[in-house]
Amino acid sequence: MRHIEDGQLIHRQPIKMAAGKDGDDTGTGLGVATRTRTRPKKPALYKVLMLNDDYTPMEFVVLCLQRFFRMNLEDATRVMLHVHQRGVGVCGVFSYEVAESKVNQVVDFARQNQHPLQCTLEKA
Ligand code: TYC
Repeated sequence: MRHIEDGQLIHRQPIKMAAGKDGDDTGTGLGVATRTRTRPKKPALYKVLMLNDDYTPMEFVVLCLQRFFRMNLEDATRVMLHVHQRGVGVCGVFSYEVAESKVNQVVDFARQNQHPLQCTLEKA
């Protein structure tokens, strides 16, 4: 029996193969015989984007960047000014779950303070 180290789960996912290669006689790109991954795929990454608007105070955007993205004042001010001047800017890159949670935290905090600040996510 094969020894499996801690955290090294064997995931029996079929791996996509080029047509005609490695036992793929189906022409579907999915082989019949399957090799297996010994490590899970790295999770996809998502950018959290901040959007400009005409009403949210600059200080509030800086506060959001400090509070939810752990930026210092200098970085938060730089990102806020970039968004103010260019319309959109990247706050950080995260797994889907973390990115979605950051977007919700920013939008909820903005709503609680009656600001229209918008934040969204995009695949990195
Ligand atoms: N444009 C806003 C203002 O002039 C400031 C602002 C910057 C708003 C960044 C949103 O994501 C933003 N008060």
